[in-house]
Amino acid sequence: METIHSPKHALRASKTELHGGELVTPFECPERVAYVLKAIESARLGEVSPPDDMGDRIIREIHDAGYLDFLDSAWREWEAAGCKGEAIATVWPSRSMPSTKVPDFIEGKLGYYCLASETSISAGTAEAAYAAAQVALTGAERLAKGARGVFSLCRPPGHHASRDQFGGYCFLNNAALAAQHLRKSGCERVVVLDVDFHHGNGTQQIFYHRDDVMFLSLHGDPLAAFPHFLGYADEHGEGRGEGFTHNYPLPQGTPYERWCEAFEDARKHIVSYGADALVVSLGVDTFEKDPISFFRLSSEDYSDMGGRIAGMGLPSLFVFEGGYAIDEIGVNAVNVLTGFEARA
Ligand code: OKP
Ligand code: ZN
Repeated sequence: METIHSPKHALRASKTELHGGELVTPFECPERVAYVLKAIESARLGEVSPPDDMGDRIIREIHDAGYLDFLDSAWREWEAAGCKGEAIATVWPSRSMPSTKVPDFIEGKLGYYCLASETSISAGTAEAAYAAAQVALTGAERLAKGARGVFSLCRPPGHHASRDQFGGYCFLNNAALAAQHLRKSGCERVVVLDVDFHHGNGTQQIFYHRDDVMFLSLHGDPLAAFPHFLGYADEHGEGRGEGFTHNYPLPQGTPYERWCEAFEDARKHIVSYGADALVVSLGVDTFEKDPISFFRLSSEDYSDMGGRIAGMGLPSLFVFEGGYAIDEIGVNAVNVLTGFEARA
C-alpha cells in the first residue's frame, strides 16, 4: 500500500497543551509520525510518496473563508498583540452570550474560531495543517484513479475540525476534504468511518445535512470522553442528511469484542448504503495503553480491524488521526493497513 507523507507536518510543533490545569508538552507531537514511518519500513508496507499540491478549491468548499483567513493570520496577530506564549483561546460565544459577531482583536477571534482550549496555535501551525490537507487530497486522488487502498499519513489530525472551528489538536478536516474530493471525482456516495477513540465531531458537523456522504463513528461515550458535546447515539443527521449519521458511543474499558459488535452494525449501514468509496479516520488511541483514552484494544486487534475493513470490498483511504502511546503507535497503525491488504 502506498503512503502519502509530507515532512512539513513537523512545522506543527506546539510546546503547550492545556491539560489538567497545567501547560504540558502536547500528546500530539511530531515524533508520532517518525514512529509510524519506522513501522511502515519494518513491515515493508510500500512506497512513501510526497503529496501533490492540489490547491485550495476543495478546502474552500469544506471550510469557512473567514476561518481560513483566521488560521493564516492567527499567529502573526497573536505575536503582534505582544503575547508571550502560544495562542490559547480563553473566552467563547457560549450559551449565555451567543453572539455571532466576529471580533477584530485576536483574543476574540480565537474564541470565535476555537471549540476547545487544550490546542494552542503556534508558529507554523497553519502551514502544517495545509500540508496535511494536501496529503489527504492526494490520497483521495490516488483512490479516484483506481487504487484499492492508500494511507494518508496526516498530521496534525483533522476529525475535530468543523467548518469554522479548530480544537482537539485539529485545524483542517483532512478526512472531510478527502471525502469531498472523492465526491467531485466521480464517486456518487462516500462513507467516512471514524474509528479514532474520540468522536469525529467536525466530520459529523460538516456532513450532517448531506445524504451523499455517510458518517459513522465508534468512540468513547461523550458523557465521559472528549469532545463531550457531540457524538450521542440519537444524532442521525438532519434534512436530506437524516439517517446518514450513525454514532456508537462505547463505555470505559471497552474490549475489542464489544467494539466489533458496534463495527458489525456500522458495516450493515455502510453496505446497504451502496458506497463507491470509504474514508477511514484511522486513530489508534483505542489502544489499551493509550495515555488519554479508555478502550482496551491490543496490537493484534488492529490487524483484525484492517481485515474487517477490507471485507466491505470498498476502495479505502486511511486518513491518520490520533494515537498517543507513541512506542506502539506505528505498529498499531501499520497492523490495520497490513491486515487490510491481507484480505483485500
Ligand atoms: C484528538 B484525536 C484532555 C482533554 C482534551 C483532547 C483530545 C483530542 C484528541 N485534557 N483532550 O481525536 O485523537
Ligand atoms: Zn482521538
